[in-house]
Amino acid sequence: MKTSNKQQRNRKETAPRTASLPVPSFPRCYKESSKPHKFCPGCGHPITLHEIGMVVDELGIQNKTAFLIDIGCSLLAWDFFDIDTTQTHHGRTVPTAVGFKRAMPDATVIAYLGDGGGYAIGTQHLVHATLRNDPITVIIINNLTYAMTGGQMAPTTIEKQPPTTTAPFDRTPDVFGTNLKGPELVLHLAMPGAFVARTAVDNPLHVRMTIKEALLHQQKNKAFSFVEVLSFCPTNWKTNAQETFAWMGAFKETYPLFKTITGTNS
Ligand SMILES: Cc1ncc(C[n+]2csc(CCOP(=O)(O)OP(=O)(O)O)c2C)c(N)n1
Ligand code: SF4
Ligand SMILES: [Mg+2]
Repeated sequence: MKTSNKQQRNRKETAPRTASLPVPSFPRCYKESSKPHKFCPGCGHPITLHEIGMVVDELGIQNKTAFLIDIGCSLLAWDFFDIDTTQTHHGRTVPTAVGFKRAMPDATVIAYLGDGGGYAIGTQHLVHATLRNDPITVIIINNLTYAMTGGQMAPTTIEKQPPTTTAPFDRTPDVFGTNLKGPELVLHLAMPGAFVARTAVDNPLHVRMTIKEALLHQQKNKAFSFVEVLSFCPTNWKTNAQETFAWMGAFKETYPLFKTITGTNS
């Protein structure tokens, strides 16, 4: 029997829209009861967390990992994984991670925090963990703003980016000083043998490979590892998907991706 155009249209409209999409693979260490997660649509935090989860699965360390999170949007990950997780005061995630590592030297210890937590209120901890070559992995989500509190200027805010609430007419260096580059600071201070890298959430596989190298470095070389992840915050940047990706491209000119082990030519 021939179907009318109207019948064909109705069939298309009722067909499941996701039928042809691949089923996403979720890490086994996800805590299912906390999904869907609490981050804004388009946020870079859950992209990074997904990649951390994939690495934890791959390395088989779900029960041997301590995951430390900061205040800021990272706190929304307090129940993201079925992994031992502790939430700290703002900026105190790195020293808490150091304490965990000293108590449990065989655990893989991850400090996960924002650019405000890592490069403003917590700068001293980052500096001293770097100088001591503490064998932990610090992952800093650089979204160029204080996201959780409404988009204020952060140490990482650069000129000609979407305006922040505290520098609405641009971050001009003559008024506000210049922006901080975290991995470059760590490189400058680190002892030989630290792993230092910058990656970006517009390439999740790159994020995964970088984090895997950092965790393996902590485990095998008992040395400091540091990963900055350039990340999306469409809510505070006030960008649509296309603009978000375009801004990320521009940010990489100021914050180039790289990885190195200090004291070597790699
Ligand atoms: C001691 C202290 N100072 C200030 C605050 C307010 N505060 C909460 S989150 C935040 C900024 C977080 O920004 P960032 O670390 O970059 O994380 P994001 O939300 O961008 O991921 C601030 C200033 C606080 N909670 N505690
Ligand atoms: S405010 Fe920004 S960083 Fe925070 S959850 Fe929303 S998009 Fe992510
Ligand atoms: Mg931030």
